[in-house]
Amino acid sequence: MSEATILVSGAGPVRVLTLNRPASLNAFTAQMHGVLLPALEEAAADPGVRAVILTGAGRGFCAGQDLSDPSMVGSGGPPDVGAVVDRYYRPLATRVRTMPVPVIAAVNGVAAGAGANLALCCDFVLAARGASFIQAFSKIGLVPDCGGTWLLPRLVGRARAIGLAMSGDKLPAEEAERIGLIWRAVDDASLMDEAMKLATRLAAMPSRALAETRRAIDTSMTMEFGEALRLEASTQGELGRAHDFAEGVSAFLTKRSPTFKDR
Ligand code: T3D
Repeated sequence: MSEATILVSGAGPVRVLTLNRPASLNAFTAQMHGVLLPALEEAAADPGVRAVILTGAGRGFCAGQDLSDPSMVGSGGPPDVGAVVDRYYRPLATRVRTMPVPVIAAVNGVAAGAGANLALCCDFVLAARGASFIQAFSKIGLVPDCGGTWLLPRLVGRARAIGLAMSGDKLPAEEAERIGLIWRAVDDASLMDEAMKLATRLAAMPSRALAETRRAIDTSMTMEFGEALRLEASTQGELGRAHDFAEGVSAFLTKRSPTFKDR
């Protein structure tokens, strides 16, 4: 039997999903998509899961689309790349971006093409200092996908978004941190410890409020200030009636640690 393309492991409330095609730098095949999305759905539906880590096996994080996967390339005539993006990358990016719990990319090595943008879809990107990010699309005549055109300018501004996307140059992890593309670059050897530490901390926080924070910040990008203020008020209205707010306030006032449970 062939080895699993996605490894699922967990430590308490933290679910770890490892892309596992190391010989191809964990490039995406249709088969791997067919396992990753359900694994994310499963984590989203499991009330015991309160943080997710995405990482890669071997020396790479993910080299994007597997350019040799026959099920993607098709047979005869030009491939329908749009259909591949629609079928696989759009649902994947949407799922990551709407998870009910925080998602951390632990980028262990090169992240190229859709692999880079899958990482950037996550709430936190921790990268090993030896890792790098490549918007490889321009080199094969495509535009950034898996959310890249939306994410890049919002993370690093238009000039750098255009520079990274058009040049397809390799951006080392420390430079990615310096320009605000990612959260932190860490020593290679401590990547998973740091990711687990962060995930454990986030798992103890009010998940629903964290997911609403992501939604409010993402949707605010296309809103007028007044509209964002109204969204803040309505979101606070809902969160204020939920368990976690009462628990957070009670814990503060009675000087104890809170136990959050909303998702
Ligand atoms: O249908 C669609 O295409 C739509 C979807 C598009 C989304 C996309 O992601 S498009 C972008 C696709 N990705 C790329 O173009 C990246 C291609 N890879 C590279 O440029 C380089 O491999 C890296 C810069 C990422 C790493 O370079 P390096 O020198 O560290 O490693 P390498 O020797 O190039 O790769 C190691 C092995 O992985 C090698 O196999 P081999 O020769 O040892 O048998 C290489 O062929 C394989 N590999 C790397 N990337 C891919 C790949 N095999 C298939 N597809 C890949 N994307």
